[in-house]
Amino acid sequence: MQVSKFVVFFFFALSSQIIAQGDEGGQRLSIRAYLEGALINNGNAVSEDGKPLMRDNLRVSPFNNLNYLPATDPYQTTISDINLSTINTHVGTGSNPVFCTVAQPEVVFGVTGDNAIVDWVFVEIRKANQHNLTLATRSGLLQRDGDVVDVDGVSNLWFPTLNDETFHVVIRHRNHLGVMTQVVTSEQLIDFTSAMTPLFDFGTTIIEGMNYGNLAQKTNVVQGYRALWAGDFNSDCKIKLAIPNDDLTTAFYEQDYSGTGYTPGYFQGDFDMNSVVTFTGSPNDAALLENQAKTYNLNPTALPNFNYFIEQVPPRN
Ligand SMILES: [Ca+2]
Ligand SMILES: [Ca+2]
Ligand SMILES: [Ca+2]
Repeated sequence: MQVSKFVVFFFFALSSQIIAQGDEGGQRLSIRAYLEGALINNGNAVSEDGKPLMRDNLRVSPFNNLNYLPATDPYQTTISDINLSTINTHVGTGSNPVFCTVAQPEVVFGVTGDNAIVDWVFVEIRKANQHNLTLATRSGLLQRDGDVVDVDGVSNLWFPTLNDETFHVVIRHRNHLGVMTQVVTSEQLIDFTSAMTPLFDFGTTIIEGMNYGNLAQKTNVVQGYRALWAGDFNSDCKIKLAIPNDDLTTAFYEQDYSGTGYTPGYFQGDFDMNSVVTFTGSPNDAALLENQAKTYNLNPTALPNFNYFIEQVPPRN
């Protein structure tokens, strides 16, 4: 009697689990994006279907061939005194450890080629025409060809509780400026790499004398494509070269002082995402940041302390 009760319970539990897995709620979104830092100096690499490929130097460091990509969501951690969770707060199921962990890192980070993993990204779904209201969040993985995928490294990013059919999508990266779409539908490819995808920007509304129209992303890092602006090392939604509250200081403290060559790692000040933070040589992260800050469209006199190179994403409630 005891045994048969146990057997019945076991089969009930097993079948419930199978049903839960098969009856997937919410939606999986098809999202693409490029990070400027990983796209520069890519040797004109393209995928089998002709898309530019980002470098995956955090997965395989060119300095020692080791992987520096974390197996858990870096957006809930502090890197070099930069608390990434401040602006990347999860909503609802996004914080579930299952969605914040690469269960088989040796498999997922072992993939090479077009679908190799470049880094983690943070994705927010904002309510249609209600920019400040975040419906759902997920941390996901970015492939070399720009596809944003789930923690299995393969599937489209899953939002288990998302039922709205139209919304805005925000994509963030820990040392790039985030970007938000205009209203999109759950059925479409949400392609931040394409100049055809309408993006939100502040236009002339936020700071007097500045026109942020069409500056939500950087254009033509690779001809014809858009990429997130690199250089927000301290993750404060602004790119700034000179003190105070600048980005160069973060990189300065991450440099290697050992004198025995650079020590690779997962750094905030690594502009070109090649696994080291450098102030000398070419290219080096300090010079890349300086060039970014001084050549911004709205900074024609190349002020080092220009304070208005900002992310084109409305704040969350
Ligand atoms: Ca892909
Ligand atoms: Ca910054
Ligand atoms: Ca670097």
